[in-house]
Amino acid sequence: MLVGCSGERSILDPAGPAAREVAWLWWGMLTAFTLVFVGVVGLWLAAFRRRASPRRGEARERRLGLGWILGGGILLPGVSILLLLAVGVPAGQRLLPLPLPGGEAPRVIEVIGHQWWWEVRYPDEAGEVVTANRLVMPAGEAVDFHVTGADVIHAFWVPRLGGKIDMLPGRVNRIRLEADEPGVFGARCAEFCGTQHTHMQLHVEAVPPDDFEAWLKARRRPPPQAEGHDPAREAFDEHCAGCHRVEGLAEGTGGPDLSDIGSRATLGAGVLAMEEGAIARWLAEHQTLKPGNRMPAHDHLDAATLEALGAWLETLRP
Ligand code: HEC
Ligand SMILES: [Cu+2]
Repeated sequence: MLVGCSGERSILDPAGPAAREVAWLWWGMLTAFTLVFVGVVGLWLAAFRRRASPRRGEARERRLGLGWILGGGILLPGVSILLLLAVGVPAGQRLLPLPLPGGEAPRVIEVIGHQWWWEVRYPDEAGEVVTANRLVMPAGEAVDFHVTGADVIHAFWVPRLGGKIDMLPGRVNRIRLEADEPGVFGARCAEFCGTQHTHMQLHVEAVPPDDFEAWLKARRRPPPQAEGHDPAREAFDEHCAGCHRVEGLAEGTGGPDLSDIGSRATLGAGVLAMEEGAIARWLAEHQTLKPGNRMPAHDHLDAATLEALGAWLETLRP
């Protein structure tokens, strides 16, 4: 159980204001419930040892019993629930994207859940930036996340930054999160969404605001194209461009945007760590690594083509 106390997905190791509220609420509940539990067990043990006192009449015994039922069965839960509401409702309120005191609106990042990957969009006057399975956000400032589902219900949850929120097809839900410091946080889909729900993880990177702006600016340009990858680009055009977007080259929809795939930390929403050769491995084995995922197997392509594709995709970075 102690494993839950730390790690990149621990709610007990909050890294932002919203998550701190949730963690405090949790500790408060743990303390109160432990007291109630110890008290109830104590009374239960005491009940074994207690004998009916001959001096008390039967009517008095009955009244005493009724007192315990009313007190322990109605009063105690009633007071506990009221206390929980008094603390929990304001904590939930603080996760809402209400207007900030200064009147300025926080940055908006859109997150869309797909079976079984994440689309992340940065609407911006200077040009929209799109990425997948990776969320880059500025540290030290509030960000409003607008989330929705593309197919079924998913849920967006970055445990170290705050509570989770459902991603419903046809509806946009909002949550405000903030990371105190730059860091890497784990996030995952928190609503069972099909067989590969487990493999629907999101890599969250909070970076200093200047680095964030620089990243956005670099991402607005098509990724620089390395020399000597023409055969791979042709194969991509033929077999992959219908589903995948690469800024400046392909406009496919239905799969993750690959414009910055070479700079990502993971592949397949957390199935593989990004390292040399990982993309080629994904292309050859993705239906074994993540059975049933929505990318068709490319068994008709020979190993050399898959390797060339992988080598080229690895060069795609801002
Ligand atoms: C029918 C649509 C489709 C086609 C065609 C397709 N893909 Fe995909 N691809 C997907 C989907 C959907 C995913 C997400 C799978 C998942 O993680 O659940 C994906 C995932 C990927 C990933 C991992 C992306 C990430 O963010 O981790 C890579 C790399 C990739 N595809 C490359 C290719 C290449 C190269 C081709 C051509 C040989 C190709 N795909 C053809 C739909 C497609
Ligand atoms: Cu999901």
